[in-house]
Amino acid sequence: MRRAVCPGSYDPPTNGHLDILERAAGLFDEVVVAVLINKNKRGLFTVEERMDLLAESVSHLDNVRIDSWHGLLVDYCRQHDIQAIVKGLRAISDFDYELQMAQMNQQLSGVETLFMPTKPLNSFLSSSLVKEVATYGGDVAHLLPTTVHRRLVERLTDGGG
Ligand code: COD
Repeated sequence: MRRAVCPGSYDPPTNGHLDILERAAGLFDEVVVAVLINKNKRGLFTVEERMDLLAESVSHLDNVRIDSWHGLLVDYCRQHDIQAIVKGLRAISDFDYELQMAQMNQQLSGVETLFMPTKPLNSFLSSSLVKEVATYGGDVAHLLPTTVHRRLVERLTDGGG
């Protein structure tokens, strides 16, 4: 079975993430979306909330499942028999750091990284910009899966942001 992992913070998942997940699901037998836990960084959503948002957003994809992980991504790949890491690329600024990580991960473990170019429609889209725009009342509905947008608005109005 050909398995890939799409790792990230997903705080929150955007239409840019979703597009990469849908395209990866078409290429691999199984795709694991791994929410990487960074204990030094408090997100707007907890890891469990992000996993729920992802699960709802990919419910139409039979071969995609959600997990979380704390530690090196290559250790997750080894433990779960994952051969490839799939990353979305928005711009050359992403490429600099992503290339370094891909080469490090390849050297550490032999696991390969595949870069998938974002659709032009999503090339400016990041979780952090979406949060910033939404915080100041900007409309981000068209940039997010419906459930994610609803939960983001709730979170920002219930004092949790
Ligand atoms: N269009 C297409 N792709 C996108 C878009 C978009 N609009 N927005 C984001 N993406 C891609 C990103 O490029 C990334 O590939 C993925 O979606 C997730 O994005 P984020 O922003 O949610 O997550 P990041 O970039 O903060 O995640 C970084 C990791 C957590 C994956 C990384 O730090 C990691 O692997 N950490 C684990 C610890 C480890 O192994 N460290 C050593 C690395 S060598």
